[in-house]
Amino acid sequence: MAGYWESTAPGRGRRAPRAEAVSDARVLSLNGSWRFRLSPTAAGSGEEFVGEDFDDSGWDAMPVPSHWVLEEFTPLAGGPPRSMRGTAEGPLYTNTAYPIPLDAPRVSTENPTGDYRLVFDVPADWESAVLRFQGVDSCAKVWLNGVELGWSMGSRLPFEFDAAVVPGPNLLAVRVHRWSAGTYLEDQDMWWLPGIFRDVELIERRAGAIDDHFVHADFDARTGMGALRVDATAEAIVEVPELGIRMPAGETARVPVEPWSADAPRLYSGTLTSAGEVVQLAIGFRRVEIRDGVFEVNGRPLTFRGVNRHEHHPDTGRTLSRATMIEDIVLMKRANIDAVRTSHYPPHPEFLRLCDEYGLWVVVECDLETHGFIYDGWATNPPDDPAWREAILDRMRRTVERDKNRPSVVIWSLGNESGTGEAFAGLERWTRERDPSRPVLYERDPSYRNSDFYSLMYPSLELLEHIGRGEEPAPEGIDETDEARRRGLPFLLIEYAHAMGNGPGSLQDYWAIMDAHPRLCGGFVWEWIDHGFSARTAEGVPFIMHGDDVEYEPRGGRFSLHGLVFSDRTPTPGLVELAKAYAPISIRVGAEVEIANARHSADTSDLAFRWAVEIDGRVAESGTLAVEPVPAGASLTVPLPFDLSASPDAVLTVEAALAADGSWAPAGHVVAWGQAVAEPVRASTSPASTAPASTAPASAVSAPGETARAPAGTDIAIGAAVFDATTGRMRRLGALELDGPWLDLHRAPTENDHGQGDLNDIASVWRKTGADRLRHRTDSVDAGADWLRVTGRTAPTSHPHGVEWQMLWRADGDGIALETTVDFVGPWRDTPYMHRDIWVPRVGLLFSLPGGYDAARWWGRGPGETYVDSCEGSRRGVFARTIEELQVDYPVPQENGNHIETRWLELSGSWVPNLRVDGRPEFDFTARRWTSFDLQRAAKPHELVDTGRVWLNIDHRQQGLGSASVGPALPERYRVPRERTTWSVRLSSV
Ligand code: IPT
Repeated sequence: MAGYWESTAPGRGRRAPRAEAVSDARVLSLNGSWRFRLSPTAAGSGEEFVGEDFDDSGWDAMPVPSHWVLEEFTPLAGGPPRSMRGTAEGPLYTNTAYPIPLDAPRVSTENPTGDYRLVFDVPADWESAVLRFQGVDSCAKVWLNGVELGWSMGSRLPFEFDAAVVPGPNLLAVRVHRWSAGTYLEDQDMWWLPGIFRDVELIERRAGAIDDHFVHADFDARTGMGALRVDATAEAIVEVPELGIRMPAGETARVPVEPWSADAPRLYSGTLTSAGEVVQLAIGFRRVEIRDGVFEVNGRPLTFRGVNRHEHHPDTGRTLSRATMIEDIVLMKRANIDAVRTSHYPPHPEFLRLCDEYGLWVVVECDLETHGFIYDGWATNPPDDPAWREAILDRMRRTVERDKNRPSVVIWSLGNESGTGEAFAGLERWTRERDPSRPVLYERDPSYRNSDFYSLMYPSLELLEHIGRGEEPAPEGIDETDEARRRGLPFLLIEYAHAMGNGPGSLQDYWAIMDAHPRLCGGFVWEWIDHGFSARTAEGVPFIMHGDDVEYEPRGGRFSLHGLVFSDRTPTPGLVELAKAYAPISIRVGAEVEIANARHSADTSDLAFRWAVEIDGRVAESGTLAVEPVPAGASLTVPLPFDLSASPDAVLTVEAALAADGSWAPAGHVVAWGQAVAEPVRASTSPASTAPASTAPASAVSAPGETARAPAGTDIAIGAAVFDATTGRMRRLGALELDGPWLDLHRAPTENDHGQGDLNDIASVWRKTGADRLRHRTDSVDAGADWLRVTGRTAPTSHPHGVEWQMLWRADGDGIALETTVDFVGPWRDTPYMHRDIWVPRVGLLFSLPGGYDAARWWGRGPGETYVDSCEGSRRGVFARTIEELQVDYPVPQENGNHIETRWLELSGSWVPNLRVDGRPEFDFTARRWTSFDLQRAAKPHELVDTGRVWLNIDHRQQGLGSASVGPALPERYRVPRERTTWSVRLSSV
């Protein structure tokens, strides 16, 4: 008794798929408020609801487009309308697991089903009409005026019916099932969101209208000639006035043109006119080729600076307004992103139209993912089962047919994470036949037999380097012919740099490799946006809801949050870093200023090159560099505008900024920058001191001759500072009351520290070995006239490992200098569990300061947070931020707000003396109103409360970020070496 929604057929009664087009045919938007009733099974509300006599006055109002799980309406159990967010009936998030039993194509009887009704008026002069749904999740059956039109699956793809509308009122009835056979082909890592979530339109059809058209607009880079042919299903005339073209459809015109590219998105408007319709054409001339293993557009190699983009909005899910699409594109362009992989389905067609206009290279991916068949060892994977062949091909056809006229689309992706199977050969064959102008991509089949690209996700830097050089190890079990072919393919990094939580690290490292090897044609960061929903606690406190906020199994938890922008599109620090790694212009300021243009097509004539010298945060001198336009792929040097050698701590910045307002940013928007910094100002060296030599291991410091051991319970004054004789911690510095430092080794784990489960979950090693349960012991406090030496041991409870330390203080004018030495002692393994190595996330000093501090000013990287493997996107100079502004509100609290390469820091407030820290030479700092233990414990940002103190970390070093939440382990060079470490700082208070 399987129903149509459990059929491996893709649908019934639909029109043939065709190009998305703007024309003079009248369009009646059927978006708006529909009548809606939710039922627990696929039987819905019964059979009567399709009829005109049916009384739907008791039904709920439901906006179309929307996902019903995000709206307010009468719940199944009755009662007043409410939202299902946060309940198991509402939005569910899974990564790979199906939320239904793996029993394809059948689904459970429990199958929430929404019945929709709409009455709409059709003008009397319409001859006939087509009814179009741009997207319904996951299966829809449609009736018009009580007559069944058919049904369809394929959530992110359009389907159309011939609609026998009548003048005046018409009744549309749609039944939508949450689960269907289609569900098995739509296991993307995202929320399950049923409903009519894209536009519904009624399109007028006159006799002689154009069913479909295909724009072929080729560009020959050697001759500069464009070749245009527009195929149409009806007799029609092609006109492009700007090019002087007027010819019948099907004929070819050759004319000199400016080509289309993402950085110079030249479009020619034209029309295609038949007896019954005028279709608007937006023509971009370009040629996509793979030559000698190099991916090229218009005869030049193309390297994608890309991101994977899901459609997401924190209130409306995958229903996006045009304004939101533009917001995405503008944010991307401003961050130097020039390519999008539409992971993992065709986006709303308007998005691609906008990509044509604003200029983004696009890999359009078919709505196909069967990831959850991994739970069956891929034994019954649909692409490997002939019964599904038609349903899978249907998706590819609808993808290619809809988007074939978009110049921005340069690659067709057959799908994501769907194992292997014969279906892919069919998809490849059909796609090549239908559109020989674009290469095809499929990543998951290691033979790459059906792909024009060799491709992987999340390789390590080492592997990428090997691939770049063509020296990668061969995949296992691949026959020789396939393997020989694969070696000749360009390499496309479809996913890398997992941007979950704080991160990703190593973006610059990936791009150093990318730039060095022509075989590598770029990559797409995973991913553009966090998929979190706006929610409120019972008390009304707003927070971002993720997968773990819904009681349901299976659930993918916090993994829905791995974006470069937060759910509300606020850029993360990761995006700041990406903007630098993706900058298409490089500016190196050394003995000269070296400017290189790595854009694909455009020269630099749209940019103004300005420079400024800053001393102590103020612009001392500035000007504009005279730079001739640099052609794409070329570079030049200009003389340095300023000599830094006489101005310690000065910073020379050269920027490339938009000279005029553009479509995606105003004049002055900075595309690229480079800096040179002068040597630091050296704080006065401390006076000759009788302090003991500091080179002996902290664990074996011998008492020097003239030591006075201080009596416990008293205070010891050294210069401007007063110490507690028992703990050796500072109590006062000038007029400032403080406590500390404690030797600090802990950070609140980031998502990347949690890794991907047991193998690389270094946070679980920390948890098991008490990294957050540090205890401190002072072993000796010795003082001379102007020095104090404190030794001790800091270690977790229960475990034998730890550090032994020495803090050596010396009076230093109005301040005090501190040299700290740390020795790692004990095994540093997670005995008795897995004998894993315990990494050290930080080696530093923690101070507890009065809560009166509210602002920080520093010389270092800024203004945003920086870590050793994510800092190049932040300039050096003097920055000022409030303590609140130093925090990054990750929706799941975790380590944040660090600043590396700090030369000095000043904290100030209303009722506290200023505190100044000078590095010798540099340090990391974080300052927050809670401790890193509070940060670790909090599940949501609002759980972090002001402790009444400011907790200041002055660290020698903190571990980098990496992207191990999916991806390689943090490279060794970004870890904190577990070796004897000595560093110095100077503190003063005025
Ligand atoms: C990869 C998926 O394609 C993507 O949708 C996302 O889930 C990403 O992982 C991780 O966030 S697949 C995985 C096997 C690397």
